[in-house]
Amino acid sequence: MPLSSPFATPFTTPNRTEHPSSSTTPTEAIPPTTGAWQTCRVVEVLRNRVQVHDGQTTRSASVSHALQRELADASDALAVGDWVQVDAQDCVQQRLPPRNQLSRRLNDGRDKNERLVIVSNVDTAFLVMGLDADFNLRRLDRYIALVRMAGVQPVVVLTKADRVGDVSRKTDEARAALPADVPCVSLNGLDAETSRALLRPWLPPGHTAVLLGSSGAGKSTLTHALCDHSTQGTGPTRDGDGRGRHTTTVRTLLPCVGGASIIDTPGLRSLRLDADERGLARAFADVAQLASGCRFRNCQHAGEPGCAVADSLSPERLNSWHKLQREAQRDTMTALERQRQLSEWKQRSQAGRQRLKDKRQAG
Ligand SMILES: Nc1nc2c(ncn2[C@@H]2O[C@H](COP(=O)(O)OP(=O)(O)OP(=O)(O)O)[C@@H](O)[C@H]2O)c(=O)[nH]1
Ligand SMILES: [Mg+2]
Ligand SMILES: [Zn+2]
Repeated sequence: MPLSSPFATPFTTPNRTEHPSSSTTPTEAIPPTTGAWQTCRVVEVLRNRVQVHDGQTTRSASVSHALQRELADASDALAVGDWVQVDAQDCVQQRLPPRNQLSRRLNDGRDKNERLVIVSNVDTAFLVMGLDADFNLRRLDRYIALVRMAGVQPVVVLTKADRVGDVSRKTDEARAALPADVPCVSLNGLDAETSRALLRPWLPPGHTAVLLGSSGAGKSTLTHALCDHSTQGTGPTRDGDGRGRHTTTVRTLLPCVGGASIIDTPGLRSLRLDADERGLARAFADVAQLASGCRFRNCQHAGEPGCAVADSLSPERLNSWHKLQREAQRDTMTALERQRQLSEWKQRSQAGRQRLKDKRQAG
C-alpha cells in the first residue's frame, strides 16, 4: 500500500488533526496554538526551516525547539518526504513516524558515525546512471544496498541512451550484473514523453519516488520530464569525463504527472552506507539465500571449497559484498570504541570532581 494512503495523494487537501496536546512535551516556548494543527509534507529542508506543502500551497515553516531536540537526541532529522504537523503559527510541532528513511553516514573521516537522513517515506528509488562515462555497474551495488535496507524498491534508470551507440549491449550487461529482481530501463531523459511512459509503472498516484545518482547523471532532467512545472535547474557535464557540476544543491519533492511525487536530489560525491551486518544481509538477500548451500556453515565466501555463493554470484558482486561487509564491521567497531572512550571521559571527570571535593574539604 502506498505510503501516503491516509491522504488520497500527497498533494490533495490534507487531513486536519486536532491538537494532540497529551502526546507533546510543552517544556518550552511552543507558540500558542489556536485550535487545529495541519498535516503537511516536507518538500524541502533548509538550515533551520522547512518548506511544507499543505495540499494547496507551499510555505516556509520553523521547527519547534522541542522537536529539534527530540530528533537530535535520536540522531535523526527532518527530511524531505516527512509528514509533519504544523501549528497556526507555521511552526512544525510533530513529525509522524516515517515508514522508512534512506540514510547514510557522513564520510569526512572525523564524524564517521554521524547519520544523515537523505529522504523519508519513499516507495521507489530510481538509481540514475548515464550510459556515457558515468556507467559503472559496481557503484550500483552500493545504491541498491542503501535502498533495500530501507525496504524501498530500486529501479535502475540508464540515461543518455541517445548519446551512445551500444545501448542494448550496455543495458544487457547491466541486467546481467544486477540482482534478478531489480528492473533496469534505458532512456533519453530529454524525451519527456517516452521517459514518462517507461517509468509510469513505478509512479502510480500517491507513490513517492526519489532520484539518486552521481552529479550529471541526469536526475534533474528526468525530474523535468516527469513533472509538469519543475523548477529544478539542469547543468552541463564537464567535457571529457562527463562528470556533473553539482547543479542541484537541495533535495526537493515535486508533484509529478499522474498524482505521484518525485524527489530530486543533489549528486552524492560519496556514499557510505549506514549499515550493520544485519542490514547488509537484508540488502544482499541473494547471498544470504545462497549461503545455506555452502559446505561450511560459517563459510565467509572467501575462497573456501564448496562455496555456493562464489559458485553462483558474479565475482564483482561478491567483491562488492565483501567490501561493504568490511565497511560495516569497521563502523561497528568505531561505535564501540567511541562508547569506551565516552565512559573513560566520564570516569575521568568524575575523578576530577572528587579530587576537587577532597581538596575543598581538606582546605
Ligand atoms: N543527451 C542527453 N543529455 C542528457 C540526458 N540526461 C541528462 N542530460 C544532460 O546531462 C547534463 C546533466 O544533467 P542534469 O539533469 O543536470 O544532471 P543531475 O543528475 O541533475 O546533476 P546534479 O544536479 O549535478 O546532481 C545536462 O546537460 C543534461 O541536459 C539524456 O538522457 N540525454
Ligand atoms: Mg540535478
Ligand atoms: Zn560460501
